[in-house]
Amino acid sequence: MTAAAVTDPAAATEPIRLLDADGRLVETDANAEWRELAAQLSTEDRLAMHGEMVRTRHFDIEAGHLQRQGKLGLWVPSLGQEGAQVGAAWAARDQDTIFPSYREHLLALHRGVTMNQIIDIFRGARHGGWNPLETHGMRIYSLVIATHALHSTGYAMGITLDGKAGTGDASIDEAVMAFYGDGAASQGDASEGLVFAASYEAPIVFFVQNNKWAISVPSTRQSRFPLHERARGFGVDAAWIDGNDPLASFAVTRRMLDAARQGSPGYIEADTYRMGAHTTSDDPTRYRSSDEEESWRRRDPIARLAAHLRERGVDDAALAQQAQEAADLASDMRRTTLAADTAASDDIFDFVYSEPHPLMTEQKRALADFEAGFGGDA
Ligand SMILES: Cc1ncc(C[n+]2csc(CCOP(=O)(O)OP(=O)(O)O)c2C)c(N)n1
Repeated sequence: MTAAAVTDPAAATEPIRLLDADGRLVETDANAEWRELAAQLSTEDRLAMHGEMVRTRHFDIEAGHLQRQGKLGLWVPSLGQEGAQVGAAWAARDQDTIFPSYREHLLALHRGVTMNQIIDIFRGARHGGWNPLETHGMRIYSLVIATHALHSTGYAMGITLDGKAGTGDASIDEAVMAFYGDGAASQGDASEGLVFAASYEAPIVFFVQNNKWAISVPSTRQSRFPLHERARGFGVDAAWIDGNDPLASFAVTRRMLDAARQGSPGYIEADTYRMGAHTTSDDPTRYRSSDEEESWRRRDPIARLAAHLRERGVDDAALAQQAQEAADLASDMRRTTLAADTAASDDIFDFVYSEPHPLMTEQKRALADFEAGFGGDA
């Protein structure tokens, strides 16, 4: 499969789309129900969504710089995927729980995770673990791909067992979203999650960002058949959306989540593109063409929503102000990162159990003895 085939426009059908690449409304009979759902979003909401995308983009670029300057071990950019993420973030209700992979920065920030909490993972400064009460249901990043397809499904099954879903009231019924990529979809865990979600009618939506590449492997090689079609084979309702269209992402995710909270799990394949490298350890010029990258740059979700906002009467000053605020926040993140301490190497033992535990006390002492063996320089 050549790289060019990934962007082959000769797809059999189109994904659900409400905004075209130029930010113009797409009005067809087929998307009428999605347009109706998206109409819930006021111009102010759409402007706020744009602001979150711009904030995430600035944060992302600054984090990449920090990695290049040796301050982070690794950085995982989300450039190009902000449109899929912002729609999903706004579609989720406050009571919902989100299980991310490792590039769901917009979702994390939307839920109140701080930039520095995300940075600390990639700085190796914390041993992991976010308190979901503090992070409003946003779970910690998972770097082992698709493992959280199982964690999230199990959590969703637990919601049903606890009677916290299926009452018919979407304002209180809980649901779960799991985010993973086209490559992770090949993992057994992803399939097992689908089997259990379908069998137990778990309140979960699997949100798959098909960004066309699993490191250097094109999604067309790992999935000879569209991923959303695969989900249907498991008995899970599925939709295919233009993932660079925030309005389509919002409308479809909102409906799928509300169906999930009544016991009908869902699967969304968001057609998007990883505009940057896989991580800062990757050189995408080794496996994909600049023509392909350029064709997706023209579909940048931020430019698309900005054009739509201008059509709705938002002036350039408002957009420029968002960019300035985002740049300031990214600069603050940079300053606090450069000034930050590193957590004590033994704090991992404090977060295993909520109460003191003799085994943890023993392991903590063993680590202290080991480090003392270096003469205090460890
Ligand atoms: C279980 C497991 N196998 C392999 C890897 C190495 N790995 C990290 S990211 C990645 C590709 C993931 O691609 P995809 O799921 O499409 O997500 P993307 O990175 O494109 O967002 C692989 C193979 C891993 N982290 N975990």
